[in-house]
Amino acid sequence: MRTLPKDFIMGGATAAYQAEGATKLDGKGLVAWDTWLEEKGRYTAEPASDFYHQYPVDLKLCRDFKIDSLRMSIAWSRIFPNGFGEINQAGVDYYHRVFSECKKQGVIPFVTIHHFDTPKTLFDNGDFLNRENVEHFVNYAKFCFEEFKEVHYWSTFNEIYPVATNQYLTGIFPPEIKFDLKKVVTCLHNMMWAHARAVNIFKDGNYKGEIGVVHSLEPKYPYSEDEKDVHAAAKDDALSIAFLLDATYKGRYSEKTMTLVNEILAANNTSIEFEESDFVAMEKAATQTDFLGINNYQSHWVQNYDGESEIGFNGTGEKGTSYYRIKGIGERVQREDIPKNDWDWAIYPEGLFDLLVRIKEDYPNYGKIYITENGLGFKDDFNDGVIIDDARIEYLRGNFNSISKAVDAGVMVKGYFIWSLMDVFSWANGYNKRYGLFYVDFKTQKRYPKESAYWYKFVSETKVII
Ligand code: BGP
Repeated sequence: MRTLPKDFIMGGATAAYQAEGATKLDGKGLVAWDTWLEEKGRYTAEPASDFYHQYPVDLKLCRDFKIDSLRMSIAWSRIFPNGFGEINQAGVDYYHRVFSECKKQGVIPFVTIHHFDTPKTLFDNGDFLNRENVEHFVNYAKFCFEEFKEVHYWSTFNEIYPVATNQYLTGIFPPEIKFDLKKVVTCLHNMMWAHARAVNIFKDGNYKGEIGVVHSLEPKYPYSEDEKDVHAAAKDDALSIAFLLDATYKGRYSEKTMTLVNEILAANNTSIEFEESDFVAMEKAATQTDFLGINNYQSHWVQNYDGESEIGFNGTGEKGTSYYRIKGIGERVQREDIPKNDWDWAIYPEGLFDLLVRIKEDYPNYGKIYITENGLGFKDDFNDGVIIDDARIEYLRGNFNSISKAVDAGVMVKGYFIWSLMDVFSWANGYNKRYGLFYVDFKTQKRYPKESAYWYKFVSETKVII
């Protein structure tokens, strides 16, 4: 029987746009998603889980189910409707109310500054491809540190790699640009530079608490021992993992990483150069970042691929409909012996263990790790208020065992945030892909604990993985 450390934080994760609803209420500015989703006509983020009004209910559930901490994000456009300039006091007041309710219920707020929701004015102006927007982000971050002194855990960004690739490689997020590798790398770098500057402001300002960044890290394994497959996996890893961890913990990109990234760019007839001065801020931040947040859901197996880029995105939960082949990188292929969920995400808890150990070895100054997202997207069955989600429990058990083994191997993992606390809106999948410990009836907004919520409570109380 495996256990977790006694002081291990057990949390639940959410994000503003996926949970709050109230997308146009009380002076909130637009985000690109508002108009894009309306144009698509499939679903919107309104009212999502209505966290804007239901937060006392959700925080009470946290208390009742021994969830120590709530990972949530601040919607930039609630504070600055245009991304900068005039402040929307109603938005500021709202977050103060949420934090004070957290305090009342004994729940620690673990707050992300940016979770996929750049204000529309800045998004239309190039988002993080435009270095002016880095200034706006840094100013917004500084405002948060000054204003929300109740918060002692800050993450600058959520998932820089998916921002860059969903926007400019797969095109499943607005502005739906596909296969533009130069934009991908530019976005990754500019966001890492913005992250570094926010960390430095936090540290120079002596604000109380911890600051880090949340990366989506999905291990890449070669599909076979063939050296071409090994090389394809190395390239996929370099762009999606090493580039970001080098930036986070070395403050610049290692030669090995850049050789592989340059090879990818050259295959796509492009190249990149960085401003040397960016690395000054990045190197400074690298030594004072308090934690790494890891979002991990799956692992990938990669084989050599010599064709043009092509992507099939499974956003409906029809098993077997996804494919991913990128020119200059490789093809991600399914391994038949590894189970997948309905959205073709491989369920492989060993990947999380490998990842944790690798970070300790490759980036010895990593400080500490929080698993900031992990969970199973599932079409939950609702029977008169009873939701038996054994598949989710099995998924969690596997991943908790991996974490426990990694802790035994000396990796400093200090907490875990299940994605998601309650069912929320999913950016590219709508509402049938549920992750929550609490089932949300999106019509009535009533919450129902799933079987997994009771399992989670037991683990939180005892630190024993059953
Ligand atoms: C991460 C995001 C979350 C959440 C999660 C599940 O990439 O940080 O916001 O959406 O993935 O993904 P999905 O909803 O696409 O299944």
